[in-house]
This record gives sequence, C-alpha cells and structure tokens, in this order.
Amino acid sequence: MGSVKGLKLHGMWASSFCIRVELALKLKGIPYEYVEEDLENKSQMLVHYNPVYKKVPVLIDDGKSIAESMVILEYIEDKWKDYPLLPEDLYMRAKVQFWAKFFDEKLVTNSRSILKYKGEEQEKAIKEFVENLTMLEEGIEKEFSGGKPFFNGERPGLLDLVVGSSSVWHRVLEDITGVKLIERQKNPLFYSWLAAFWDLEVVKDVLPSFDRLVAYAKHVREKASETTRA
Ligand SMILES: N[C@@H](CCC(=O)N[C@@H](CS)C(=O)NCC(=O)O)C(=O)O
Repeated sequence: MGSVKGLKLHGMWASSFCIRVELALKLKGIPYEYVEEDLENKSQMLVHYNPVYKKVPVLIDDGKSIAESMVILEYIEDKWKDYPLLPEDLYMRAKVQFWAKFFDEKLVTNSRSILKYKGEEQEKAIKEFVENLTMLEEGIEKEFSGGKPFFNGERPGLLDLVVGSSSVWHRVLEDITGVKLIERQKNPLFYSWLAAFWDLEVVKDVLPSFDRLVAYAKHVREKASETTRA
C-alpha cells in the first residue's frame, strides 16, 4: 500500500504519543510513511517541523506540519471521515476529550515520575497513579455506562487509543517497581478494556514488545539518575 501523497509521521517506537497517532491512521486505513527519530540526536527535519517543542509525533501532510498528538488526532479525525474515532453526539465527544486530557495530564505525568524517580518520590507517584486510575475508571463507567468491550462502545475510539497506547508502559513500570499498578480485582473494567484492546490485530502490530521496552526504560532511568547526580 503506498502512502497518501506527502503524508509522513515522524515518530519514535517507544513513544505512546506516537503510537496513538499510528493506531488512528491504521484504523482509518490511511497509508503514510513513517520516519523513526533518534531523540538523543534529533533530525534537522524534526527541529524544522516542530521548532516550538522539538518533540515527536509530528505529522507532515503535503509539506505542512502538525505537532502535538491530540491536535494531530483531531486533524486526522476531521480530515478522514472513515472509521470515526469520536462519538457523533457533541456532549459525548466533550466527555471523551475530557477523559483523554485527564489521562495525559494526570496518568502520563505520574508514569513519567514513576519511571524517573526512586524512593519516596516514586512511591508518591505510584500512589497518585493508582488514585487517578480509579478516578478515570469510575468516571468512564458512569459517563459511558461502562462501555463494552471498549471505553466508548463496540469499536475502539479516541479514548481507547490514548489510554491503550500507554498500556505496555504500565506493565514495564510494574516490572521496574515490583508494584502492581493495574489489578484485575481492583480495576475489573479497566482490565477488561485493556484485554479487548490488546486483542486487536492492529494493536499487536504497533505496540512495542515488553522486553524491548523494559531495556529502553532502564536506559531512560540510567540517564535520569546521571542528570540528578550531575
Ligand atoms: N504533549 C506532546 C508530548 C510529546 C512527547 O512528550 N514526546 C516525547 C517522546 S514520548 C519527545 O519527543 N521527547 C523529546 C524531548 O523531550 O526532547 C504530545 O502529545 O505529542
């Protein structure tokens, strides 16, 4: 399958922000060219296309760049109508956006702290992660009537992509800390959503392997402790 003329995604294999965009493009059946970035040695193209943040993902559509994963997802959703990722109902759309923002602001921040810190700071981040996860699960159960098998119903939508793209990272953090972050007994709904998500062929295709991610996470931790020591 060739790519849509000029459609390119600059990404990095371990980044959940990039994975959510890749999943959206694949679910909608939009062909694109993927450019892997080395974040320790960013390409001039990345700096050129995202001069403000210099981060991945960046989508280039016919020479025009779009940065920030949630902005990219909105662009993709508006431009390619097949396989809608958002509900039609405007209020439900707002709810999806609300919980996706909550996930990025709270759970992603907690995850990054769990990854980088040790000791008390890490314990605090774990506690906050678990509390925020429960809040997310309860909120979604109430507002989406415990959507099944996915967060917002029969098919995976934007919230599934946002949350699911981080799911291997959660398992890696459990491995690093030895603490269970997502438990079948404590978070049954969340657990079943993730199981349905992992079962999708497109997800198996795009999610990085656990072992590769563990090795990468160890590297990130090592670098973070060098920075703290310096
Ligand atoms: N808010 C951004 C976050 C993107 C982000 O944090 N990307 C990381 C990789 S996971 C990155 O490019 N980091 C490079 C850097 O910080 O220099 C989004 O949603 O796209």
